[in-house]
Amino acid sequence: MNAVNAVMQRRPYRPTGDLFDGADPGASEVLADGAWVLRGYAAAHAPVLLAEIAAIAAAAAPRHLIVPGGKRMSVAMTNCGALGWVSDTRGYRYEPCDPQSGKPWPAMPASLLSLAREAADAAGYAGFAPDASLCNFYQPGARMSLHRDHDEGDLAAPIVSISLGLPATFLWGGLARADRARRLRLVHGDVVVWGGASRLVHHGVAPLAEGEHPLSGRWRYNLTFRKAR
Ligand code: MD3
Ligand code: FE
Repeated sequence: MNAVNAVMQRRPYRPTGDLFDGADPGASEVLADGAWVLRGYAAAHAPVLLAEIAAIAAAAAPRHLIVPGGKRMSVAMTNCGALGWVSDTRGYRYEPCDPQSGKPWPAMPASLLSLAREAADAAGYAGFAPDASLCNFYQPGARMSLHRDHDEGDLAAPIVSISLGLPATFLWGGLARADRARRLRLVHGDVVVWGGASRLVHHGVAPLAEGEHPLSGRWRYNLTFRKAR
């Protein structure tokens, strides 16, 4: 049994309110049917993860994608893995190559893949085999409006997200876009696993507050692991 399973067996469920402050590293919470937050799960791996993120950014520069409506996203994005999520005026899709360079996206580092697999496993999604990782780069003021991730070919697989650097307020709505969003604080090292009944919920990120993180400076990084095909 790994450490996270042990934590979850000792403390399998904690009732959730409308606000979580991330002050309880090592705890796990059920957010909703199929959704888990593993507080601080990635924190011990942060130096390795940050080095991997820097290498990914060096191979495929983070860029502000244009959404089909024509606006430029405030979050800069890049990808690693066999497939990468891209957006332009023609729409959203997964591509095997970086349209900016024409080269394949950088491979998914083994350290990232194993962490994502282990987190999925801990949340009850055994055998998660992501083929895509979207890497989001936030600076103060950057935000992500409410959306659903439904461009993936395998919606039975969960999405695993790892947050590093500056904290963010995650907006977590319902299955209907009009459902009132709850607010969830995501801090450095938090990992969230979204699957099952929560796989298609609307979600977003409030504008990032000004701040300085000891390991990342003025950046927040969020990596999401997906089964795109
Ligand atoms: C809930 N990223 O890249 S991660 C995204 O913090 C995205 O950068 C946010 O939403 C970020 O698409 C949120 C948490 C997350 C990721 C995927 C989900 C929550 C999700 C898929 C379904 C439901
Ligand atoms: Fe999303």
